[in-house]
Amino acid sequence: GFQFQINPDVQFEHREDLLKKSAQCIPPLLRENVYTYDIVDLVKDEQKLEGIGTVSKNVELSSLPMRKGDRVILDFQTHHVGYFSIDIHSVGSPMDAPLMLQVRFAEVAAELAHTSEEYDGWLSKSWIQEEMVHIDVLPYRLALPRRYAFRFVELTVLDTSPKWQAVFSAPKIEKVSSADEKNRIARQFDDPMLQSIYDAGIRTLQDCMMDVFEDGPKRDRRLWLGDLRLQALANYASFKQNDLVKRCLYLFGAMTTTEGKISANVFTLPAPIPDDTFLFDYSLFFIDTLYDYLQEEDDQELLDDLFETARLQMDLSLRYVDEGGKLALTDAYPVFIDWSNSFDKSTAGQAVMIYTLRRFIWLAGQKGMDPAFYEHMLEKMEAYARTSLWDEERGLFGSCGEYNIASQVWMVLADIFPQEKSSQIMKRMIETLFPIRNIATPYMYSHVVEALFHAGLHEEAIQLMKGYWGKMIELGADTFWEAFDPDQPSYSPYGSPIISSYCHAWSCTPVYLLETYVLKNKK
Ligand code: RAM
Repeated sequence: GFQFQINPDVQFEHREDLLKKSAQCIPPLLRENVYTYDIVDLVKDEQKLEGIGTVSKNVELSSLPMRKGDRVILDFQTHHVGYFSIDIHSVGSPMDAPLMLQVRFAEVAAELAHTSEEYDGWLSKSWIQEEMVHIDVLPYRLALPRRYAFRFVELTVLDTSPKWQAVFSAPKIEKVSSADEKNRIARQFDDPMLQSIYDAGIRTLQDCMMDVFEDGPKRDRRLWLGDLRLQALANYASFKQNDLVKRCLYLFGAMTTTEGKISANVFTLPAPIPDDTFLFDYSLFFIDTLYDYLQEEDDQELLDDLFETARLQMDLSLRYVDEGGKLALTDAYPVFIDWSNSFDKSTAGQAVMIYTLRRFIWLAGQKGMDPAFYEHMLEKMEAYARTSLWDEERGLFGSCGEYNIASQVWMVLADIFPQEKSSQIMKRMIETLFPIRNIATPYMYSHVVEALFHAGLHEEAIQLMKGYWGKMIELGADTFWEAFDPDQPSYSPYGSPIISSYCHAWSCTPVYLLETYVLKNKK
């Protein structure tokens, strides 16, 4: 699996001029109160994620005096990100002991069937959204200070005293997001499943748009470059709040290592801090994200500010390319591609580099720089792919002796061959490598769908999107999940679904894919 990277010796830049420009683009957080909820019970429902569904209890919250061990689940109807508060008073004899209350927040009902005690995965269990609070004096309005991502709130009275009970009423969510609905043009699809997928994609994007594009409002609550690239694309297709992309680009650009390398993610609190984690493809996606931004905005100042960082990313990456045009990476700077480690990633890595190199050459052109050296490197890397990685007999790209989906997908996205041949590769991939196995992220699925569209396999792309994102909808998704393997729906890269994020940036891509390849194509 994934290894934590701890690189204490790496030194970082802190370019105040760029951080200042980033700060100037901080969007206002929009707030909205949500009062509508239902009281539900968990029930067995084989159609839903992990076989857990809910039923409405048809009771009034304020008519439920709760004693030791009693619990109630509030269902706020859909996914929200924000602050929770609720009124509590006591009934019965005088309150002769404090109220001891457990509050748990869940994005999906299945999370409530797990407990934090059972979690023993490699990510911190501090991400699990639960609190234990003591309240000495009632009545009281409990307003929890943390921001949570949730649809469900479970209140469990751990203790009162035999003499009195706690009664809850008037729960409220103060919902936050920097995405402004007013900026968005509604999109209509004839196909109801595509509509549901699109709508959940919008909700996912919206609930991840805060002071930066967060990867997941439950976890990790920070800006990752691989996620940013996809969020930016979905944003251009919907909210068009391009200043938020600008803010994020400046954040990464301001805090490279002293040699110019870009971190895979950055924190923004208490102050901007780059993480000492590096992923080869994520660093390179700085170039691509910059390229995409400049297709939307004519922003010479930003290009002037960030071009040098983009160039350094390319130059640092080229150090791993040998004389023959082959990319050879090391464990210290791994290529991500997907959470799965059950396939070889070297060919996909080579393709990602070719893909970004093309975009870099465009950027160089915009800067009036002679791109000859980079064009030469591009030719070399493409030649290596066509001669040493391409297997004419099989009609597929190999990767260290195997043939996997990621290699075909990234090579097609990198336009190694003309569209007609790409289309043959995608057909061959479907014949020989489908159904997809052991890919568990919407991140990788998104690239598979895009490669199919890119190669002109429209029907197949839609079918895959429906089979994957549509399956999440059928399992009850309001927003799309960080990880999902249709063959094993409760798979989590972290050892337990309780730690997974069920509203995750990199899965919002149907918003972009449907806009670009379905709606625009129709116009
Ligand atoms: C996880 C998060 C994030 C992703 C990285 C690689 O920590 O899911 O979104 O970009 O992995």
